[in-house]
Amino acid sequence: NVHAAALAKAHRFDEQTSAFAQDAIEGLSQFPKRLSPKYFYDATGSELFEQITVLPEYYPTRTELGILHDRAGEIASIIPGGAALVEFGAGATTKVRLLLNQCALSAYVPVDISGDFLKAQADALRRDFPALSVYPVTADFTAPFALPDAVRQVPKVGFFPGSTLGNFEPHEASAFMRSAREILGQGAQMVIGVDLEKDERVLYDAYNDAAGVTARFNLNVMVRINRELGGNFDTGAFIHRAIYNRDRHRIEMHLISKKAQSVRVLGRSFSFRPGETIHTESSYKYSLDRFTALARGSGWTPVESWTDADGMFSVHALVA
Ligand code: AVJ
Repeated sequence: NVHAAALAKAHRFDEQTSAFAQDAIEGLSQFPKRLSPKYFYDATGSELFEQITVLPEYYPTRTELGILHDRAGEIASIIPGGAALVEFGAGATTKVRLLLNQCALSAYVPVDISGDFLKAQADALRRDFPALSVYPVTADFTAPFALPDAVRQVPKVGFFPGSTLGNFEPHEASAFMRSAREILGQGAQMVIGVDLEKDERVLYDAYNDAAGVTARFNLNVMVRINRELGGNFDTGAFIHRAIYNRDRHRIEMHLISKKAQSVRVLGRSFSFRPGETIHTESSYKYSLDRFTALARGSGWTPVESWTDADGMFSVHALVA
């Protein structure tokens, strides 16, 4: 996208903002319009997501924490002593702390695009686990990155909780699993949290919460475009809607235009018909079989799967 690149240069955008500009302009130029969910997570978006995780309707976080808590001993028993835990897309450290309490890990390598947050979390962990070496890596974990030299010789365990995998299209999910296997190396293990298909009503409510936090989280991507890319979205002129697409096994989040309007972003104009949507997120839901097939197809062997009593969420151990 030459136009966006030239604009990014003219605006002296940093690398991350340039990528955002490019993706936003490209996505808003398509039909249906779309924006990547990875742009939800500015400071406000990350805070709103933390609020989502404790909503009564949003079952994934507390269910996964329950599984990790109840099964920490079993998970620990398949992780070799002295291993380095590599977390893809590290946010809050609540989940990894459950494993650190049970496993004799030598190192923790949180990998995230947001460097500042990463460093603050790393400092807190070093304080609480003085024997643990923490090597934060600032990188987009969906692209290949190098592990720190210090963990080259120790066994590696990947950690990818939260069903973040669900944000990937099926082909991207396979590509990610393959790339993680490449990065972690032969013999590595992986502990991954995957949200499961379930009653449509439960899914609907989890993404259309009564308090409207998910709506604010979704609309915040427009606020971010306004601030970082000089956009003029009127967030009051769009509504949040999440729907379950049963054929494709995914929740879709949309921002729907209440009226005919046009919006300017980086000097370009994008017009909306009444009811026209921007597709902002897909959150894929798996069956245990569809996930293990995906894992097998991308170079991993499933070792064990754990779910909660209601079969809402799953945690899988894999070996490369
Ligand atoms: C962080 C991608 C797992 O899909 O449930 C929460 C993001 N979106 N509510 C999810 C999200 C709306 C979340 N993931």
